[in-house]
Parts: sequence; C-alpha cells; structure tokens
Amino acid sequence: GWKRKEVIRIPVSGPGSGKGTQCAKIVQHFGYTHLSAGDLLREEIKSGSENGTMIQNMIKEGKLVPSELTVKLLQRAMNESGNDKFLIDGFPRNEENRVAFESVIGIVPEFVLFFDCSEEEMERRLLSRNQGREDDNIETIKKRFKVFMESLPVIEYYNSKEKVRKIDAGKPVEEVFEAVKAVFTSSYD
Ligand code: UP5
Ligand code: MG
Repeated sequence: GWKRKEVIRIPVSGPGSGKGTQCAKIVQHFGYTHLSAGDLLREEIKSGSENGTMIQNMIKEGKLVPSELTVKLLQRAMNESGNDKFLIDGFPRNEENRVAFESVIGIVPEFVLFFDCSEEEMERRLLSRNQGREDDNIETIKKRFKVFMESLPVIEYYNSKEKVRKIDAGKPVEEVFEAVKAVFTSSYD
C-alpha cells in the first residue's frame, strides 16, 4: 500500500550548531535515517564524480551548490535507504532549495528543528573539531556564517506554518538532546 514518507528536516541551524551530533543521537533513540546534505556532497567529491571539483570549490568558499544537485543526491539516498523516516540535516538552506525539494520530493516536514547557538560558540566548536574538514578554517567559517543568513527566510517560512521547534543549542550535548527528545516525544503522543 501507499506509505507516507515522514520527513523531519533540520534546515536552518548554523554551522557548528550541533546538527550532526544531535542527529546521531536521534537515530540511536528513534530510528530515523540520517541524511546530511553536506556529508552527501563530501561523498560525491570522494567518489570522483564529474561534479566533484565544482562541489569541492564551493564548499571551500562556503557557497551553496545548485539545488538540483543536492536534491538529486538526497532523493537517491532516500530511495536507497529502504526506510520511510528521515532526518534531513543541513537542508534546505535557502528558499530555492526548499522549493526545489518540495517540487521534486513532494513531502512537507512534520516539524523543523532550529538549533539556536551564538556565532562565538559555533566558531569555537568548528575550530576545535579537528576532523580535517577543508571548510573548518577561520576564513571559510566567516563565509559560512554569511551564507547562513540566506537560511533565515526558510525558517521564517516554516515558522509561518508553525513547524519550527527552537532549541537552545549552546548547552552541553546531553542537555540539548533532552530538549530534542521532548520535541520528538510530544509530537507522537
Ligand atoms: N559539538 C556539537 N554539539 C556540541 C555541544 N552541545 N557542546 C559542545 N560541543 C558540541 O558539531 C560541530 C562540533 O561541535 C563537533 O566537533 C561536535 O563534537 C561539537 P556538529 O554536530 O558537527 O555540527 P553541525 O551543525 O553538523 O556542523 P557542520 O559543520 O556540519 O555544519 P554546516 O552546516 O556548516 O556543514 P554541512 O556539512 O551541512 O555543509 C557544509 C557545506 O556544504 C556548506 O557550507 C555548503 O558549502 C555545502 N552545502 C550545500 O551547498 N548545500 C547543502 O544543502 C548543504 C551543504
Ligand atoms: Mg554537520
């Protein structure tokens, strides 16, 4: 039978706000498939695809790659997962992303988490991450903060639909997760 795909997106939280960290915990607890748009793009670079060099250059500059490409990668990963519950991490990042995703995938999110965190704290976290990410240097971080401003209309849009759940993400990981759990639990009882 027809099964509705349930999508929870975590779109407009800044770089280093803890999207990946909290998604890993949500997966352990609630069994979603975690799809990070940034991770999918980094895998695309590694796979030696024809778009790899372009993606690599854009990530280094903190710029957003064309929606078409990101949507294609997300769609492929969703189809391959065999699951119907997704955490889409770091997407949509601007209105064009959102419109492209909704027209291709045709799903409206249950809710949208917004991890609220100060730039000072995000910068501190990114500079001490040490996982060899080419965009974790101070010049690129400043550019990522600027590009993040393009995400504000997206949160405004979802806010107008009462879908945004704002979380204070400046606290320690476990405290943030308590607040995340509360959002997930209250939406299913
Ligand atoms: N950490 C996490 N939570 C903490 C806490 N509560 N207290 C203390 N430390 C905490 O966390 C970052 C670091 O902080 C880690 O070391 C963690 O241990 C610690 P993480 O969970 O990784 O944060 P996250 O929000 O996932 O940060 P990330 O750097 O992944 O966010 P970005 O949004 O910048 O990166 P993303 O991978 O999504 O995108 C990268 C680039 O890809 C973009 O800049 C763009 O160029 C491109 N892109 C597109 O073009 N289109 C897209 O749709 C998506 C990406
Ligand atoms: Mg991440």
